[in-house]
Amino acid sequence: MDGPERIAILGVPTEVGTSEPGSVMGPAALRTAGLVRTLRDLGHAVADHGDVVPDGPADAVGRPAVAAWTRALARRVEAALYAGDLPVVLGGDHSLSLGTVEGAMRHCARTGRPLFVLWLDAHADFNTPETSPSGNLHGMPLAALCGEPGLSDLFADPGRPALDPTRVHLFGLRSIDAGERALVAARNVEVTDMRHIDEFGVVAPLRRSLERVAAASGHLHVSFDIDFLDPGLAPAVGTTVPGGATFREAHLIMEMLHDSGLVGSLDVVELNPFLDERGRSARVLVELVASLFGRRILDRPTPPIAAVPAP
Ligand code: 4U7
Ligand code: MN
Ligand code: MN
Ligand code: MN
Repeated sequence: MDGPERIAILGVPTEVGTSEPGSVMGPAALRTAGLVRTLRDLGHAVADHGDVVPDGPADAVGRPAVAAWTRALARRVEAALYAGDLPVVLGGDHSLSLGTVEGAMRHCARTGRPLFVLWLDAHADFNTPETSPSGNLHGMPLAALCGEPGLSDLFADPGRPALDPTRVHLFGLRSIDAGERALVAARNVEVTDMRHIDEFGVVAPLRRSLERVAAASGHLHVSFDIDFLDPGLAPAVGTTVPGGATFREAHLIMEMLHDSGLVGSLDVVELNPFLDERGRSARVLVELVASLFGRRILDRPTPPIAAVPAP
């Protein structure tokens, strides 16, 4: 990502993965908050492809409904990447990342680049039907993508290769269920939890991760769950967990992601406009996405070492 980008916006108005209604309005709220215009003003060529239509009956519920969205979205993401676009997927609940990541994986299989996933989230989203306390599928996408049993029916291709869990980085974690905690440890998922961020800041762990992606010439998929942010900053979430990222932490992450030039696809998920306060959360997200796509204060990337740069 250096210079103008071709961006393909894909709305995914789904809430079939959660029990809290409202995230179906997420894509509309992000558009209302000016996402498309903001990206264009930064000089990018932005095509809004409208909302994805699920590949299945409109009245489907539960797992077949999630699978219908995954099938449709995986195809659209793969096509966008094939066309040389950078897909920006607007959610919708986090089960939609099944589709984005399946599409990105197909693309990576063709290009030979390894796929890395940065999961900005209060939660691990690594539950299986056995470990989940809620049964909600938006808490399971990573377990499904990494090939945990009992979830293959959610994909377009049930025989698809699994995502390598050691190339997944959970960032901002502060709520994890007992069963998924054991699974995350057993699969060697990389984790930067909130305590780590409090002690060391966001720069060191993110930089390490970005260096690894760069060294492997990888495709980085960023999955941005709005509950990564502190609920005081972005209240429009069904699953609020106190103690989230500040605007300044999130903003710095976005600037570092931009400077890395490694981001190949992005999800912005779990915005529930029904729970928002006068559009505040949607606007914060637009600001942060703008930083990821190159808005900056001065024309100066973050310095190469976490130290005060020479004047
Ligand atoms: B989100 C939860 F139990 N872990 O599985 C679950 F705490 O996409 C929450 O990150 C999942 O917002 C949250 O239901 C899913 C719960
Ligand atoms: Mn979450
Ligand atoms: Mn999530
Ligand atoms: Mn949520």
